[in-house]
Amino acid sequence: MTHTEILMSAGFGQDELAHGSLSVRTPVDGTEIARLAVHDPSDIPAISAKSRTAFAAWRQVPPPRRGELVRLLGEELRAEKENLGRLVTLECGKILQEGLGEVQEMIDICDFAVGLSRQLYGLTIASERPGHSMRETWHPLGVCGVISAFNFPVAVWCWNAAIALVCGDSVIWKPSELTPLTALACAKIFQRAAARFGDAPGNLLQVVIGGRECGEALVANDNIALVSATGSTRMGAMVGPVVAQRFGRSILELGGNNAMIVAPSADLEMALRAVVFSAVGTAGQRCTTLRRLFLHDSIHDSFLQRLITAYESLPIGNPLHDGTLIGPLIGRQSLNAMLDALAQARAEGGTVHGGEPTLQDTYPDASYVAPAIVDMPAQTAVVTQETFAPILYVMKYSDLADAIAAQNDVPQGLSSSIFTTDVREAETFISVTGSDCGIANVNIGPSGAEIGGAFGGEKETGGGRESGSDAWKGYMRRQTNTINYSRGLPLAQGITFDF
Ligand code: UN1
Repeated sequence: MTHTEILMSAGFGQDELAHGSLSVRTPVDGTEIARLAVHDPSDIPAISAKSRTAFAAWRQVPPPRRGELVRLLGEELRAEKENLGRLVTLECGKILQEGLGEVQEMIDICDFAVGLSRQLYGLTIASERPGHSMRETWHPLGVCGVISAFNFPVAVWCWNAAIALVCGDSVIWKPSELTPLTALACAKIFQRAAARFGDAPGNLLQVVIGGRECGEALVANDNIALVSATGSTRMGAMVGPVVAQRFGRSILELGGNNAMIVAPSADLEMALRAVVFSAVGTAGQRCTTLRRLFLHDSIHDSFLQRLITAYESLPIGNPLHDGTLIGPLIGRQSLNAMLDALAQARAEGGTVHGGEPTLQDTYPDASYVAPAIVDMPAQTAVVTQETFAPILYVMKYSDLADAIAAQNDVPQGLSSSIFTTDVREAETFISVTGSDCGIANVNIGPSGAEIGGAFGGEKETGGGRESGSDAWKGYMRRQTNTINYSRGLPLAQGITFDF
């Protein structure tokens, strides 16, 4: 399919994509695929006011009925899986299998949210006073602002939106300015679901197309009760304090520097496959990408050699083509950051395998690169930084406690894993003295988390949790209710206050 055919099949008309100051380029070959009109930061107050009006109506709709809208969204996504998945690939460069997987992740979270719409449970709590009962009630929170990154341009929005919608919140979505088309395509899909639903308030979902200033205006806007932001630690460090200053709520999902430990008892065939997928999938541009590998010294040399051989056979190329496993980086900046990190790694004693730019003749305006393995003598400065590119630093360990300490000795805390068949090692890794990350896996890699669990991490990763488990509580406000059904007025703590 041509780029134009992909855009048309995702529901765009030629006219929509022809005017405006934002030039959208595909990382596949660097060509311009659209020009879009952008919002101005001064538009944000009106947008957020409309969202508040939508919220005022939506919060009164019974949650299971709100779930029906999300069920319809899931249905529409099922019908559009191919078209949207291909657009994801065109706009962010991940291979088609992963583009389709991302839409599947949206469908999965819709299903989860539909079930959740009948399970927004509170507690009943024992009161210390006679004739009293206590309970906890969860109410809709308000306007939810979603700031999403280029690498998961649709799934992360949907994790937030599907949950926010069943929780009774309205949504304003500011996608990355690198991936506005997938956001606009999702808005069209959402509108179809809303039309079938019938009486959903208008402006329940609004998309803001624009740069950083629009994001800043959104974050600072008092009408926005919750800001859920995914992106770099640098971005989160700006968002967090601004939201906190106005006593808003934020959910931050920021950088990761994810590790795997391969122990002597590991199933090495499985470990090898897991390392390759986790390290080079999405061309190393997932928050959960494997970036640090700790190999036990008894298997280090042979495993490293097998890994280098496996890397040499990986097909790099156009992500829309069957058989490609590694697509392009999002742009030149990412490629330069990767080359800089590799130069620093060499200076810090590393031996680099791979990592050369490639396919420049076929795609001179794109940024394809061979994934890199770097044999490091120790966890030096460059290894502790997140470089959003396919670089895997490999290090040796002899004692598990030291490997766990090294894995935790970075500022980020998103995802982690161990390959071992020794139950003591496995349990230690996920115990209180084990991994300090939000996600800690045994015998699977750190990436590709399912939607059913809470997703997010500690330290510089920002502490937020999205997606499954009880992450929905972040999208609602908790109210404690004490009800006196007696004829007396006993005070708590046994206080007497007679007059
Ligand atoms: C991200 O990179 O921001 O766990 C999200 C994973 C995906 C989500 C990644 N389910 O790799």
